Amino acid sequence: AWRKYTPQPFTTQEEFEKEIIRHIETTLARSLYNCDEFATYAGTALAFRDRLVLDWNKTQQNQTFADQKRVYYLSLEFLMGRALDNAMLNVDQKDVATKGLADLGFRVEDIIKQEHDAALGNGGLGRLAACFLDSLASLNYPAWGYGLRYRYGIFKQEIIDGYQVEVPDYWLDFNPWEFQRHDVTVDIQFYGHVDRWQDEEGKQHTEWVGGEIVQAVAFDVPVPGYKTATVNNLRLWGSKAASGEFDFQKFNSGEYESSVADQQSAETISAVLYPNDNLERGKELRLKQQYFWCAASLYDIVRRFKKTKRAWKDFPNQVAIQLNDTHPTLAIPELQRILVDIEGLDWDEAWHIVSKTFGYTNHTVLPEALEKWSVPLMQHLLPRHLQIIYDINLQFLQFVERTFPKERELLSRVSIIEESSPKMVRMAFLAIIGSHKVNGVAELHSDLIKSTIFKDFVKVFGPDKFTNVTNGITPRRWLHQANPRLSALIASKLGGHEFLKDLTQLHKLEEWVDDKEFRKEFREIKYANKVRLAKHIKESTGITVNPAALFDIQVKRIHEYKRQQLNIFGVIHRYLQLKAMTPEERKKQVPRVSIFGGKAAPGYWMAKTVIHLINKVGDVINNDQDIGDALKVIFLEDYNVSKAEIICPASDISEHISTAGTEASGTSNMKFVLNGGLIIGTCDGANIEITREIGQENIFLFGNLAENVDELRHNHVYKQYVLDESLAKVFDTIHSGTFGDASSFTALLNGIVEHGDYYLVSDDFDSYIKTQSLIDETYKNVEEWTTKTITSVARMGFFTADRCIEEYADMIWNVEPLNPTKEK
Ligand code: 26Y
Repeated sequence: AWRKYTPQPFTTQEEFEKEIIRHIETTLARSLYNCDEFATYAGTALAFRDRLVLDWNKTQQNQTFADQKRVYYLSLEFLMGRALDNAMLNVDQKDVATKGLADLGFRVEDIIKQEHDAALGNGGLGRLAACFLDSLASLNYPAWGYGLRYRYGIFKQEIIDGYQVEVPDYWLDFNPWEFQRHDVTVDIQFYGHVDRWQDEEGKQHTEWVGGEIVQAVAFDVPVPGYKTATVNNLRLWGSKAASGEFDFQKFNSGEYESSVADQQSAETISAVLYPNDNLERGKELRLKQQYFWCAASLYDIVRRFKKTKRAWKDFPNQVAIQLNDTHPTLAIPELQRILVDIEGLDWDEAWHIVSKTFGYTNHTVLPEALEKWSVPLMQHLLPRHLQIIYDINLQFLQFVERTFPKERELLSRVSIIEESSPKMVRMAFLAIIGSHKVNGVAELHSDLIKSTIFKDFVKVFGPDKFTNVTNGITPRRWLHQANPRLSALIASKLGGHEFLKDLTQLHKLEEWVDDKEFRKEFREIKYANKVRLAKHIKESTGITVNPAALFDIQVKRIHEYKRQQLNIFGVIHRYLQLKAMTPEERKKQVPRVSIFGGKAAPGYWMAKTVIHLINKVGDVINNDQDIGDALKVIFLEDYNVSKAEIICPASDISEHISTAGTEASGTSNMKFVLNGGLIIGTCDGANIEITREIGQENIFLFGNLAENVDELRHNHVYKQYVLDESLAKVFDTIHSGTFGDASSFTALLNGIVEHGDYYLVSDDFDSYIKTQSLIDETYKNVEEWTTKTITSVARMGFFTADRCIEEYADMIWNVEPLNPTKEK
């Protein structure tokens, strides 16, 4: 009976308009006569949400009935961006919405822009999680994401006088995409102590008692797949004071402030995303976040499993948990604790289940990003977990000792506990020992972890425990949504949009590479996308750039290893060369717009200095009458997912220029090439596989190789080093005060000249600027450039996140898709 009252997908534009208006008037209680863009966004989102929710409910019900193995993706970061455009495209009803909104007097782009980005992540790792959720749903895998519902996502970046200023990102004012589950709460314990006792039968029991309780509340976000009825769930935990913890006594006696203190301290746990990317700080609140989220998620997963009444040994056949880096590693001792202390399994049986359930993905080899927690801190916050970690370590070390009896050194090298003062828990080691598979995110990276940071574990466990899953991106958001015209052009040649679900079909584009009309249209689309970005640049910086210039873009988190400093030194070098030319010579050069964007961690002083330098260089060059359109330098404020959707389709060249061996994969490299841009890059991360796929004639590689990095670093320290001549001139220009007070930049330059140039900027500089000249030469030949870009797009099929998900599903999770049962 219920069925006949549930709404169906819109069939007509009128129906859609009726629904928007209904929501604006009733759900939002707004009059249509003062209906602004925001209210229209809200009405549109709610209209689409109604449809989404029904499929979501059905998907969840279907998954419960099917009762097959599910994937749980645990990530502290989900960088989702906006949801409305994605929701409309997934049900293929953006045209209906566009027409309906036009009829009501609005442009769909303006309405979409009203939505606040869901920015619950820092960078690549968080965006990867979001792309994976999209692919999991699109491929109909029964999968849940688990994360934290931060009240503040990654900060908003403002640039004031050339400096980064951080502004809080309060994004929850109106969020139609989350549903609080008032009935799904979990009490999470902290502090306290461990009791041991014996029951009448002489059985030993261990119990964690006392301490504080904080309540976890579930907020669910629907994750729709592309052209499928599957809508998966992303469950984000919010923290609040546990019921009964609120001190009414105090409240009644007038001590309002202290009575709410507990509540506030509980709510602090999910208050804010830590803004560090690849830089570990060891803060207690961060450890609390990690445990809070792991414990709530595991409780939820175990509760769901227990409803099936299966035996515990079936747990790994029903549950696959993927750890997105080491941030959720506490889930390992937590599951062991649940099984041993609460469910009464014996240690070995429990450990067998635990280690078959988890998989661990590593995203970095940088030592400063590897998580370690101090033993005293863990003892204080999670006393039982520390014991369990020690027990896991003991068993593991005994195994190592039996297997390699003569290697005493090995034991201390692989121990989970680092014998420093204070002692530290090495989370990556715990993650390896507690998982059945460990993967890196690009071939070079996966090889590097096996030969460097995890070398000893390859020896202990054998090489098969370690594998590679090269990253990918969702072509739905990063092509279809961000670049609708290119998506439509491709669809017109490939016979529809099927390629968005099977990206390898792109290879058929190669048949069109010599087609005059196709080439022309392809170029026109790139130009239009550059015009769109130029408009955004004008609005946000006031600077006019010429869309016919070569757009050279580097957008990513600001980090020394990513070498934005190399890029800006190259820009200064170009400026000096242009200055030295006659006006006639200058006119003959390929005009260039160098575009930067990205946030620096608030405490990362060197990264902030790089932002400052870029802005100061821009001030000088952009206002130099001699230079005009020949060179412009732009720093785009507050780079985020929705800005990336405008930026990625507009590049001619993008920069992926990390010191070889430091960037695990990179994923924006894939976004740029898929949108018809070329790359200047080092032999690092996924650049290497991109080269293999698209052909080395279609990428501008430069610089030293990973295998030579150690020796080069050694040379800086132990040998006389003569700075490259061109780079020395760049440094002289900075020192002379051309870009303002030179003392602001001395530490940055000294790091290269005097302190060992750890990121090898000077070693790669000459190769970099020569490659930039080659790019200028190549760009002059429009036909050659067009061929390279089209060919590259055609060969990017491998880099879809769908391929990654199938690899994880086969190699690591052993899960099958579940086709939706959509009744009409
Ligand atoms: C420990 C904590 C401070 C921490 C927080 C965030 C450590 C690392 C991170 C984030 C890391 C990250 O984003 N890594 C990136 O992951 C991408 C997806 O695999 C890769 O493409 C990229 O190369 C890597 O830097």
